[in-house]
Amino acid sequence: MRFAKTLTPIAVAVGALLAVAPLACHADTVVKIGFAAPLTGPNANYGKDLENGVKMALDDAKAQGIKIKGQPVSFELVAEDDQADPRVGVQVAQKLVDEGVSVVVGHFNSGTTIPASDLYEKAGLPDIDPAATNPVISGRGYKNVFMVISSDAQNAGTAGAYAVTTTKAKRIAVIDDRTAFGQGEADEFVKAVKAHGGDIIDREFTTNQATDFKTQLTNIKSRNPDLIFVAALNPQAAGIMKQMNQLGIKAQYVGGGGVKDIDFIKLAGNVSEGAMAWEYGRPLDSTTVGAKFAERFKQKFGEDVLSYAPFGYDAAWTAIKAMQAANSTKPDDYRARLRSISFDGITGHIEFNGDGSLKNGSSTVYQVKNGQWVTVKTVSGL
Ligand code: ABU
Repeated sequence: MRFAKTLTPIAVAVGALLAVAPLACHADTVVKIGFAAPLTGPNANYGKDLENGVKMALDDAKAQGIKIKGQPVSFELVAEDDQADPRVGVQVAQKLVDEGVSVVVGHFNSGTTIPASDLYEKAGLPDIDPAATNPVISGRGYKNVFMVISSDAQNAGTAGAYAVTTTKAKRIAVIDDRTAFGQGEADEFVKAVKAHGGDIIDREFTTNQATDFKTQLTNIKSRNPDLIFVAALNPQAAGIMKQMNQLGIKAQYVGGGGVKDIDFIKLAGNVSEGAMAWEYGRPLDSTTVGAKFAERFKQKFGEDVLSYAPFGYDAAWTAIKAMQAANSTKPDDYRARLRSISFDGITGHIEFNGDGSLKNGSSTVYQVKNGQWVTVKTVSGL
């Protein structure tokens, strides 16, 4: 009674309003979706494209009015810039864990994904990998790591087999950027070439900061190659293409993942004509859902898909669908649903092997013709 006497009429009115507020409006449950990729630096275009794919998935999920435990859910993106640097990758991974996100979609680079996923595994936080492809990622027996993209054992392995059996290259050289990605895919390519009876006449390496590749290319040229496999991302992959031309090297250029996009053509210029590259999955324009995705993406962001946005989209939906199936956003509740996930995404069918790698992945080889990447062949069931 004494307490009530001290309340002003306004305070009483506010109190009454607050008391009925929960009945009057149902605030969405906010679910934090972590994301990490390079958003600055030389790999930023890949990361921003991927982030836009995730944003589109979260906006679509909101538009569908997804409910968990009967409550409407609002998915909030918590994006971190790992700068494509393994040390920063671990720092932002810790930040995402501390922030209490329900899942992480990331990272882009194998070099950041491998150490960051050690941390996610320890924290019991599922990580859906939309882009990083070193086979180690799914090769450690982790319970929280899932790949919606084929690995380089599949992509570069297919490239190696194709170089020997279809291109019928006799003198194959390889150059990689010594990152976890570049070295990993070069290793897988070499393994497959040898397994198919092919010959590696030279193997050179550079770094992911380098701009001058003349020493390595001069060594390769002296061995008279007919095909050069380049295991690096656009800044180096395009530079190598240009300098091959400057040195008069006529060998067939074959890139691995991360090369089949407009940035490579812009960076390499006219000399990109004839270049080939192996990219994960099927061509976006080969299916109705893919073509529709590309159209909606352009409308929403005012630019074309660069490369990995559809994988970001599928990765985010993988997590959302597992949460829906478990009727919970808690990793301990929905992790098992990730293991049994099965749906048709934009990039293809999403289902995981026991180690978290993508079941029945595919890879496509493209070639630059008249200044555009055109599809040569898709290999499925990898
Ligand atoms: N897989 C394409 C490039 C990203 C990475 O694995 O490092």
